[in-house]
Amino acid sequence: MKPSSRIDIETLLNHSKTERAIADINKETIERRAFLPKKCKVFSERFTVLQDQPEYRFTIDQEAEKVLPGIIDNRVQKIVPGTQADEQELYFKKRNIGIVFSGGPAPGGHNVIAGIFDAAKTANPDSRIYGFILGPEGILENAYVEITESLVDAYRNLGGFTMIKTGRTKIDSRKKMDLSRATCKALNLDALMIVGGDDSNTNAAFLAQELKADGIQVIGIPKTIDGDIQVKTEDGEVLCAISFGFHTAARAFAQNISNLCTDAGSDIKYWHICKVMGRVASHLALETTLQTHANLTLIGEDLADYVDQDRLREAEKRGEIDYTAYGMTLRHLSRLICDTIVKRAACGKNYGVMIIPEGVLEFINEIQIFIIKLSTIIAEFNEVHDVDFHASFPSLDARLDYLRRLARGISDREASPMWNLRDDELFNDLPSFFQEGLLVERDTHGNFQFSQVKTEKIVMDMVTDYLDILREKGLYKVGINADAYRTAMEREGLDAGAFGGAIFKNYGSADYLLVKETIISLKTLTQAVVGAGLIEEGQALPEVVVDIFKKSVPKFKTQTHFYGYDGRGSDPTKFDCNYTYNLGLTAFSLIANGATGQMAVIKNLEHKFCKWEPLGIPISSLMHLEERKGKLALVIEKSIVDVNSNAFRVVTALRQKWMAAEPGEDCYRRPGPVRFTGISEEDRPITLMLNSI
Ligand code: FBP
Repeated sequence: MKPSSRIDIETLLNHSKTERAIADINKETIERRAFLPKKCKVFSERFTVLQDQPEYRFTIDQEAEKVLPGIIDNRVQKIVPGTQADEQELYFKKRNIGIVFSGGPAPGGHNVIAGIFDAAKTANPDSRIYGFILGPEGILENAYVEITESLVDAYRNLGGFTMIKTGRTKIDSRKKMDLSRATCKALNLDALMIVGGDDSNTNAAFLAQELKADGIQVIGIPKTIDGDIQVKTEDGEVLCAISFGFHTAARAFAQNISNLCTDAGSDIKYWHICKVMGRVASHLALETTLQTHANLTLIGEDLADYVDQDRLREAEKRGEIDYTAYGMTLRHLSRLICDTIVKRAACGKNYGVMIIPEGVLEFINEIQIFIIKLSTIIAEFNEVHDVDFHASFPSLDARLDYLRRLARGISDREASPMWNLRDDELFNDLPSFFQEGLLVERDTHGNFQFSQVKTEKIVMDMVTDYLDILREKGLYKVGINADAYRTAMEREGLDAGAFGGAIFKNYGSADYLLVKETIISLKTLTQAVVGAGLIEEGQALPEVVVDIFKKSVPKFKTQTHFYGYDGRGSDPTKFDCNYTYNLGLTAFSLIANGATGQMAVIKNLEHKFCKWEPLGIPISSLMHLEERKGKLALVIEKSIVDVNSNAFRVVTALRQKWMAAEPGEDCYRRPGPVRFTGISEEDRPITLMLNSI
């Protein structure tokens, strides 16, 4: 195009087609905002009340009884239609409600706000809803925004926590409790809703206890893509099958991973190593593998249960018990991964897709011990000294030096039974990027930040090293398609049978031919062919034979991917849109009926929508003592993958099939994109559906 015929930029930008095409708000967003989530039947009633459900029982922790006396007697409460006129007054009263997001974003958070906003304004249009800005920090600093209809409408069914942002501040000191009380009073709050994970709901319970005397109610909402807030009664009845955001994140990861499966199977040259979020529990990895049928998926909880039977048997022969055979080591894990890679390569598939959960190292004995020890050392240091460990030792060298001094017990003050010379020696054997990762700053709750560690690099470096050894031993080879081999040889007028017998260990008996283990170079190949009398000493190998040999020598090429923040920021699935809106409605019913210290949940998520049942669950009954920052603390117990669950058993039963280490097609599944309309098998998490069978 001649420059003179070009449309000028102003006209181009103002052109209606340009404006439509690049507008900030597109049709998808407009449709999403207009989508009306379904409401559980009880929420169509004019008002609701709470009904105690004493049949749902929990084992109560003694420490919780001691420190949470004001909320420890709470019962599970079902939201039921209200009928009595005298109950109406409380329900329809004008209230001020504060809401805060806490921890990592999870798709659906805006609908929790939409749910509480709609319910509160319907009950009393004079009620006011405030959103604290940047998470719990906003409560401490009294930084808030009043939530209005137009604000809610702008974010309905949209992902992220962008409306009021989030943060990881913990309200864990007297001063912070007092500041929180002051903010609640300044805003004249009747209730505070905390949308968060296990640690934030723990916080909600302590705040509920603290603010009870002030008449301020505190309600928790189970949020986290990790899916590790699940609630079962002591009889095993599921009251909350999953936290919100899990379904969307898993679907978003699955779509990307499925695309990689398609690419891997087309280009057949890469192993795609996909790390997926989930700080500790492997729920997201489990769901993603069910959705995609990736060739290999590690499930942390499975590795923790691992018993090396071979090692046990060998020790038994010596009349000993090998305790190191229980649990997985990094070395052994890398061997298991190599096994899959080698088996697939043997049938011509030197490519594949592997899913590694972010928190897998938590389940590797040797690493878990380091994590616990180092967390304790850092917490002790921070408590004893005025300055923070990471500020005092800003470089890795300085941190290692401190550990070395601890191990040697240079001064009494620093001597710690936590770190001995053996620990120091083992730690120094680790690559420096991994040492750095293990020494990373803990989060505000004292949790190890797995997202900051290059887990996949640690595992894959060991895998690559071991594959090199296997390659040298002639045990890692790419299988050659027998028909292709014969065609190529015949085209060159060579005797496929004679050469086949000399070169391959399984010629004539397999669809994919494996070069003999002794042939690991052109030199050893020549020796084998000369030895079989197919060429003379000093004569060059036929070119086609060289080509075939080269094809059998595997290159191990990887591409690594991290799926986490992207899925956390995805727009919610229809499941999460409906789930979170109803959580907001449930929270309002709990507030409007005077509850405090309860977590809003929806029972029967694993079933059809018509069976969903809104409940309030006493947070105090979910708590137990756990090691945090080197000390025992009362927290909500995380739910990890149950290796006896249906979902896990299905994955185990189909592992070999999905590994597809045999000639023929892979079994990849295409879950498709995150949707909020239409019907599909992915209407709810597959894990939930399987576990409900
Ligand atoms: P929450 O438990 O707060 O919901 O966060 C979960 C998570 O997304 C984990 O999967 C991940 O390990 C972590 O947050 C990442 O934290 P950060 O956002 O601080 O990097």
